[in-house]
Amino acid sequence: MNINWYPGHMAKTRRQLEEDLSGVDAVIELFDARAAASSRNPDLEAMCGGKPRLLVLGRADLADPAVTALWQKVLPGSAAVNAASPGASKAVLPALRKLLAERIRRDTEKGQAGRPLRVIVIGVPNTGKSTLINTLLRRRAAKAEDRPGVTRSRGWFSMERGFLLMDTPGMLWPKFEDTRTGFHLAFTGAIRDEIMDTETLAARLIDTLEALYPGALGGRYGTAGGLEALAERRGYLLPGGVPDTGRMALALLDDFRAGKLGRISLERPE
Ligand SMILES: Nc1nc2c(ncn2[C@@H]2O[C@H](COP(=O)(O)OP(=O)(O)OP(=O)(O)O)[C@@H](O)[C@H]2O)c(=O)[nH]1
Ligand SMILES: [Mg+2]
Repeated sequence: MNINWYPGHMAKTRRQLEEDLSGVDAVIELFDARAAASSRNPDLEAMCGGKPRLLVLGRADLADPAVTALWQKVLPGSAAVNAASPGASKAVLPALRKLLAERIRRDTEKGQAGRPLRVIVIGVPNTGKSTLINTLLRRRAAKAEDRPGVTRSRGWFSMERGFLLMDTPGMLWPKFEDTRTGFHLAFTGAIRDEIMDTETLAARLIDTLEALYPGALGGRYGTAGGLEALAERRGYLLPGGVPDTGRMALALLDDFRAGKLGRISLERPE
């Protein structure tokens, strides 16, 4: 995939993140349960150093529950959530307290019980970082929208119960290990559609679904096959009766992202 998908502002985002990471007590790394390998920035591991880190598989409501369970097995202590639902707090807050138990104990010893605990939320674009923060705060404090690149600069949010949360812009890394990573990031909405040809993307999604969840396309559209067949079946036709594959490609990507093709996970632990 020879595309320029690493936006110019990412280098700045990275520098800022490095600086911010040094000043926090813990890290929440949020990634997408449907692509739980590809949606993790490989640079973050080293950047987080030894900071206590909670791994959170977001969009678990859209992922295949059996596959999410496999991921949680290889990532002990991780949480799987729908970041937009209040249930996310119930999974994340106790896990955070557990992660910070040692820190809380030391603060208490030093007579600093109740000192705010600084937690940074990091991850690739559009994984639900701002949404998770809003759920934890129980108010719409951080701007969240259904496209990558919404949060442009980092910011602190004060939460009752002793936490300070930092929202950060999504961070990508300069080179994919393989094209699969790029496609899966695009399917799940972490990189902007405009940087790739939509029909190429949708055609690849069709191949991926046919291999992993045969029946998913048929279940939604009443037929399998390529973009043309799907467009015909849906009645997406251009003048002269030509299948409107461009419109179908957009509809397919939207349907996948909204979970309308079923609960689907593109990646399993190796
Ligand atoms: N179904 C579902 N939707 C989610 C979940 N988490 C986030 N979303 C939706 O995903 C979209 C992106 O959420 P944001 O919170 O803006 O994502 P972000 O990580 O802050 O994105 P950037 O700031 O662009 O990096 C929003 O439309 C959310 O409602 C989830 O767990 N399940
Ligand atoms: Mg955001």
